Amino acid sequence: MHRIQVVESHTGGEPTRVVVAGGPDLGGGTLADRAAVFRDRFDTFRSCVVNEPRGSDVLVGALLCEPHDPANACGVIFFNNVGVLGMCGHGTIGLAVTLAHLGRLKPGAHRVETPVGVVTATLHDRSRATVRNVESFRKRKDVSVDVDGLGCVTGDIAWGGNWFFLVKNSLEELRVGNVDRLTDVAWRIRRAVNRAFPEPVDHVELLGPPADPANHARNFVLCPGKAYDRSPCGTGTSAKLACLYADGALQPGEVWRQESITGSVFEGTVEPGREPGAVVPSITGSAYVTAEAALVVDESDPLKYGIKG
Ligand code: PYC
Repeated sequence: MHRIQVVESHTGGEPTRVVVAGGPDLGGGTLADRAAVFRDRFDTFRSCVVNEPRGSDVLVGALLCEPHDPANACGVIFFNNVGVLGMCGHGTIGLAVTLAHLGRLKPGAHRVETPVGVVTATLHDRSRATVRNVESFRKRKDVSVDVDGLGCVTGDIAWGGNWFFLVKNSLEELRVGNVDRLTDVAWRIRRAVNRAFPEPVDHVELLGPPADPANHARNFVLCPGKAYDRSPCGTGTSAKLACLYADGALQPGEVWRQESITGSVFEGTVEPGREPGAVVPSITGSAYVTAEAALVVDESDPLKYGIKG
């Protein structure tokens, strides 16, 4: 029997399962190096932790790692039902709240290494945190793709720690009762974008008016494994902020309130980035611990590594 110690939380409805002990030895090196080892050699571990029967398509895993630079608080590799993520905003808020719950993180700013760069998690109190993300930017503005069954769809391609295609004024109704249709539409859009452009876009973000007038926009974000984000998606909000900044529609320090399909909210601000037109987004949200558990892997279980998609 192998035991994997986990702490679970949700950030605006989106779950994160942090592996705090019992993970694979990925050797030394940067988080990008270790993420490559994880991807190449430990895909069964990924699937075991997040896929059924222990997990579900919506679950995001977070492997807590020693930092490469001892001056940093920790490293983390995020993963989901189909692979490894570059960064994860809701997951970093969940990680900060989880580490605080374990007594390993005090309020204040902490540098966290990820495969795509160092981010800063600022813990405000036991449930609220801000992630200062990696530099984010818009790569293509107002590009049109021919989507099977839908015709021409126009959007922006942007990086926010993952690659996104963002549709500004979605014609679809952004409500939970319409998730099957939204998933189908976003999946078709993703296929069309991947046919037309070289960027490895694996997230699609549909935007529309907020349900709550206190917010600026509502989104629906489809993740790489076809699950939708219950939170407003930290990296997706970062990509949106980069587009707004590039359009002159958001000034440094101005607060953008991004509402998710479930009604949860992230607050985002930007600082100008180092590259022209790029930004460093900060995303604030709340997470709550939902479980402390040991996953048990029985060698004789034919589904011990989960059901792979
Ligand atoms: O919050 O960045 C995020 C995220 C990515 C995938 C699911 N959530």
